[in-house]
Amino acid sequence: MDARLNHELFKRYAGNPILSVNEWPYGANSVFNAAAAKVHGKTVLLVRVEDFRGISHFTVARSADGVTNWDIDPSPTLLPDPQGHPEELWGIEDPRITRLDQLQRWAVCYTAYSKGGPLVSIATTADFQSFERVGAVMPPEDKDAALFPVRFNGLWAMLHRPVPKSPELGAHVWISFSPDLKHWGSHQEVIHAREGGWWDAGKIGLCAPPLETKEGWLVLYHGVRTTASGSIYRLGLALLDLEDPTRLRYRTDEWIFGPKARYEREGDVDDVVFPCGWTLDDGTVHIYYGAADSCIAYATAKLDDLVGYVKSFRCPEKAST
Ligand code: M1P
Repeated sequence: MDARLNHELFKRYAGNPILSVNEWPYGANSVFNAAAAKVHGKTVLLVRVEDFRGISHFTVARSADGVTNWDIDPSPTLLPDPQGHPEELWGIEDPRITRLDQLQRWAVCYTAYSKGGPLVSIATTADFQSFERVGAVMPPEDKDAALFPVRFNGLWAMLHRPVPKSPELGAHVWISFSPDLKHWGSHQEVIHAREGGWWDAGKIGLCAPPLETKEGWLVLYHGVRTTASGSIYRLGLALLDLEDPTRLRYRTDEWIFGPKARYEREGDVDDVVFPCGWTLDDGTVHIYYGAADSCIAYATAKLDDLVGYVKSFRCPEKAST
């Protein structure tokens, strides 16, 4: 076996990709970067669908086993609303779902593509049929956001990725807090993009929402390596303190998954794996990832392996950048 494949923690499903435009009930350019949730025992994907104008919307796909026999809404489930929400003028992209038990609702953080650039918006739903918009919560440029499922000292917390005006400053993962999901503050950086030759130098971003484990909040993030022939999107892990998620406790030096299969290497954007959702059952983590910005693929790992692996790396405070 290719030693580089052997090194990866997630195992690809042999039947990948699990969803593409070939299965879609209506015409679309691409389906990718789906959020995931377990709802009444079924896996629900909120799929980013890019139409033939280049504008994205979301459509729900449901499956009993989370891999096959997807029941896809026959028409778009959530369309951009540029009249009521001008920030959605050029579409809605890259959703992440978090269950908020305290509100008895699901929260969806997504990228609204405004005239001023991409920004973070939030909507909530009880059934994945109707959605109530909270609206824009972060100014541009900011994306790759997801909520924690619980409050900390009475406040909701969100991971997100603002981009500074000077690209040389890098794009890092930040955490912010809110009393009501609408107004956010106490912003602070929590995971810093490394520098130089690292696989995650210059730009990183949250993938799936933070996952609660006994050892801390498991964070899956992407690192973007810029090369002479374009960018390579790979995945790494971090572990945030369970009580104080502003504290980064562990972070992998190595990437744990990257584009290798043909459907990950070739597409509208080559060399991209981009999971916006994962689910957990019986100790198995299921990731749903956009592959080459063209289709949706699926892979699994044992939660204990992921946590054990990230904990095997030095505390980031001591790691060199
Ligand atoms: O093309 C790869 C990804 O590029 C962007 O991600 P980010 O801003 O985090 O680098 C997004 O457009 C994403 O949708 C896309 O998959």
